[in-house]
Amino acid sequence: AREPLAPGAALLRGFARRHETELITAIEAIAAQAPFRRMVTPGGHQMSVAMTSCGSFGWVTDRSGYRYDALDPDSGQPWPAMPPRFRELAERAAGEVGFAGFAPDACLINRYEPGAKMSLHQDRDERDNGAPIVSVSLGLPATFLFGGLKRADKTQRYRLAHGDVVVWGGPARLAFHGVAPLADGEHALLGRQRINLTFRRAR
Ligand code: MD5
Ligand code: FE
Repeated sequence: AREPLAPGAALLRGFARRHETELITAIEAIAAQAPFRRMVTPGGHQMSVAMTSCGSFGWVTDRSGYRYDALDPDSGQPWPAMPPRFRELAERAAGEVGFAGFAPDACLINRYEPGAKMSLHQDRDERDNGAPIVSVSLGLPATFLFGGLKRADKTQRYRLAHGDVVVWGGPARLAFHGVAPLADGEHALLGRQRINLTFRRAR
């Protein structure tokens, strides 16, 4: 079922559920090559969310800024390849919502442990904001905050659970958004964590 959240944004509840074991196995293989790490923002704060990436580009932050980089700064090596089945899932989800031909070249993988959060922000580091961002949630449920085009706009809250996919495009692409501190719990497959994949067209 497809639930519209806002113009350009739709929630596909459980869309990734039947791929859960394949997704988790692939994430473990990616993290073995490019481990999750808590990066530092340009302001000098260490993020509570641990991140890694796969695909041609990975999203990174350090004291010098945010950027997409073809190399993992921790290893100096290219990021692990994006599994074709990941790309297909993202392309299929985007297509369901009217974004045919989505071809992501970056997949940022966020790991939230209890208490980890993501403050309100916009995703503005991608070259073409005409492409959507496809988000896949796994593990513990989270409260997602969805705002407007201005930081001060009121936010709506959505619960994102294991297997949920959200396509953020059109006018929602540049909306402010964040994730509330993760509540503790135990997920049958992932234990005490939430993992979120975001598929992006970086370049
Ligand atoms: C997460 N990640 O749950 C979220 C899912 C990030 C991030 O925010 O930057 O890694 S992606 C949600 C998203 C992307 C683009 C636009 C909008 C939401 N939006 O308009 O709300 O870890
Ligand atoms: Fe974001």
